[in-house]
Amino acid sequence: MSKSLIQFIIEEQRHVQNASGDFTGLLSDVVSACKQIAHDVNKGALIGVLGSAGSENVQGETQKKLDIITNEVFIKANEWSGHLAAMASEEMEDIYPIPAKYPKGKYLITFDPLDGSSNIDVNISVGTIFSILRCPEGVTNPTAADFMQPGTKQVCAGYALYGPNTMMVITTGHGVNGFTLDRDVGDFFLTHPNMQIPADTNEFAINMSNQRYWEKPVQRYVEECVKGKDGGREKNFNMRWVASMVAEVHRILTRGGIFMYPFDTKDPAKAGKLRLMYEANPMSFIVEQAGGVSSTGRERIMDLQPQGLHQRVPVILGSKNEVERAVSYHKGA
Ligand code: FBP
Repeated sequence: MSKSLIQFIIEEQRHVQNASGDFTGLLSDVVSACKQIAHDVNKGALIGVLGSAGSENVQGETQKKLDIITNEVFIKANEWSGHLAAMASEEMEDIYPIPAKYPKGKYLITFDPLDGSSNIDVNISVGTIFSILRCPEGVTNPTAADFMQPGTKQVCAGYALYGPNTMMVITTGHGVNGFTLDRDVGDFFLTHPNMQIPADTNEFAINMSNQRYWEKPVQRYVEECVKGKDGGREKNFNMRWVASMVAEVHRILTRGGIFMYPFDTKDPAKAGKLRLMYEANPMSFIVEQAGGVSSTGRERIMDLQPQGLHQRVPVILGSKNEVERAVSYHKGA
């Protein structure tokens, strides 16, 4: 039997100076949250959790019942054990300070409890995304301002993918490793060590229905992919769009590809669709650690100075050579 996720992390932490076990404890809580979410997602209609909750989240999106349930599960699994000082979620307007009845810890966590909401009721893969930061030294009652740390400050990032099988993929800055849930044993085991994104690909992913709103560089890049060899590219391309970022990124980690949710003029007030703190930053950390590139088209996402908990950014990530080509078009190449 290969190593369990927690054994893998404990052994990795042995190389970390002054490791206190706090981080391992926190990750263990995150893993148990994802196991519970995997159970609920897997049971679906059997436990009446499909469908809309009839309420809206801070993004103005209609919440699914599972958006609310998974948010609650994640909070309950992580608030009690003394590793966190506060949390921030896609489903909550402001941060969630650890209740006074529980001890506080030295970490902050941001999370998207259920990514790919539009796919929940149609049984297509969805996921949970998380990013762990350090709480600034001496801060015991953190505010949203204490979360405003660039992606380069992340201690750990990961996602759980609830698909044909349930997986967790994690980086702590020492490469990317994937673990599969053995439901009989009830634990995640190392199945995808040292995941690497091929530098080249002929697979692109973008929501084509937004084409008329894209900027020129993206119009040009996608048009060339669609035309392939008939349009001057050295190869033909295939297209994919799952509408679950977790599933797209996992496909890219597994076989390469480029994923784009660029800026578009559909709603110029929004810099993009995806959120920096709990979608773009954690996925960028994972992609870069697997040898890929992640950009807004103009800047490295992980260098961005966050301005708000629910800030949106353009995202172009994946296989190095294709992302760099798309970025070069933004720079006028
Ligand atoms: P949430 O489901 O967490 O709101 O995430 C946004 C998301 O569903 C991404 O997972 C996905 O890549 C994108 O939106 C799909 O957007 P669209 O519906 O425009 O294709």
